[in-house]
Amino acid sequence: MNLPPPPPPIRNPEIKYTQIFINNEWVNSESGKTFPTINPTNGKKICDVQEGDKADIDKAVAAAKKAFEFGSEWRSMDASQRAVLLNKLADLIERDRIYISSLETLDNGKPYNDAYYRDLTICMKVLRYFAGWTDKIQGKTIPVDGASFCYTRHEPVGVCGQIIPWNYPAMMMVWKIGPALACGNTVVVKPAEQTPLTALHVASLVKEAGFPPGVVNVVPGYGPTAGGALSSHYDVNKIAFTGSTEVGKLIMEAAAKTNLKRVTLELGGKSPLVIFKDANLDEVVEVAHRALFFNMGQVCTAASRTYIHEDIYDEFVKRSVERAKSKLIGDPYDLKSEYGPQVSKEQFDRVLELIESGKSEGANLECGGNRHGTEGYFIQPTVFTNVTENMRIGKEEIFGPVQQLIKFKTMDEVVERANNTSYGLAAGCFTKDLDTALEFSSRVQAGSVWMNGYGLATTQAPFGGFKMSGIGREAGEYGLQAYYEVKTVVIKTNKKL
Ligand code: TXE
Repeated sequence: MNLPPPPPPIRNPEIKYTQIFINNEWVNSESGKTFPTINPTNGKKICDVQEGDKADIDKAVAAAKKAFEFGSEWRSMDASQRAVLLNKLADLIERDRIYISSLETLDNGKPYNDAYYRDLTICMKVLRYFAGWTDKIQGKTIPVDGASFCYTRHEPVGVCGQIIPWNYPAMMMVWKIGPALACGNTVVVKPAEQTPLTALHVASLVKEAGFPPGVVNVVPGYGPTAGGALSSHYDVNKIAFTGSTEVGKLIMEAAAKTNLKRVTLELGGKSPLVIFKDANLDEVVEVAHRALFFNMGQVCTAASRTYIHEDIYDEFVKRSVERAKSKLIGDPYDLKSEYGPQVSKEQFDRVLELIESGKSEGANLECGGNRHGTEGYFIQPTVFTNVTENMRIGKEEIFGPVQQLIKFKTMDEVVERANNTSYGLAAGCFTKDLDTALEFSSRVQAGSVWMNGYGLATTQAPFGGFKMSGIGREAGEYGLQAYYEVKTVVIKTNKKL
């Protein structure tokens, strides 16, 4: 869909909030420490942010626990009123859309165009979608044996810890708080240390929307300290995490070692996109390109292994390389820019190191392979061919602008290779043949399968991973399940009713 240009960005958005948000108030860290957040476009500091750690997490969890107490304003609120608040929050995000998109571009480096049209659109849609659910989260009456009346209640889990990554900072925060609040929980959010600013602005809107104090708390800080304290807290009843598989394991371990809090994990991927020989090349080269390079490759579902049938392979490679070379890299505030920097120096170094491993392990570098320019964390769009699944670039999540093009011959071969990974987040295929598409979609091990398109994630449909890509589902009706407990109530009756 061709969208009109968005309204112009605010190139130097004012930084309004840098403190910790607890009980609808802004406070400094208990330790007095701060940490810098960096503009990845030029590597310079934007500002210092209060650094939360265990003491601040303890305060935030206590506030969330109090807000959840029986009889509190939040617990006594009609479910339909929770919808009013969620819709109000969506309206305020819409009001501040240009500012939030501009702030996201500053802190994360993503093109303003994408922040405005993709991230912010999803923020509003998610809140409005879950607002619709608040008064429809209901149990069942069950015809049990004997003289009893039995029903179930879907009750909120309680205090939810939510740890957010840096690739979609505002969107991931909203994606997590939406279902939690719809079910009546309270939350403590820990934004990624690379990108705390938009989460803090959204926190200010939570207060403006009228959520009672303590319902949403936001504690910026580092993973092992603030994140670790949240995942091992005895008063946190549920933890939701999006990030690396490595840290996902730590979160589960922390939950297991403390109070067995409920855990949902949305982790990494090495998603296959399979181009069968009858696919329309004019269309699929562009889709495969975007499926990998969107958000500078920093997408958990990035199609980082593209399998192409041998009959069309050479032409596909030629066109893909031309497309990568034509990419418009530059100032992410410029509406013409398709592409900005990687989020941080760490990610920049990590991606360049993986590119080097591809070269030394024998893959063919078709284009790119180096940094772009001399300032900031830009990397040239990079395309490799002759990649195998035992190379690091063929099996590790790169999370950067590095496309792997791989030749295949048969369905059996491509299914086996596509599944030859510890991940299972997403997959895609392009073919005009329905039998081929259905066979691939049922044999591939992935939480989402897109046919004749890629990355078609919506707020209404569930999203999550098979294998080491995660546990549980977010979004859609399925996404609510992680945020309520099912209580069975049985009433003894005089007779069989
Ligand atoms: O992730 P981390 P990093 C993948 C991607 C990327 C790699 C490393 O492959 O290259 O992970 O990125 C918090 N206890 N993804 O190091 O560390 C951290 O503060 C509790 C995929 O940035 O997993 C941040 O808020 N929390 C991904 C969040 O976890 C901890 C998105 C994610 O950071 C913690 C991001 C700890 N011990 C990275 N350590 C996706 N699935 O979309 C860190 N954190």
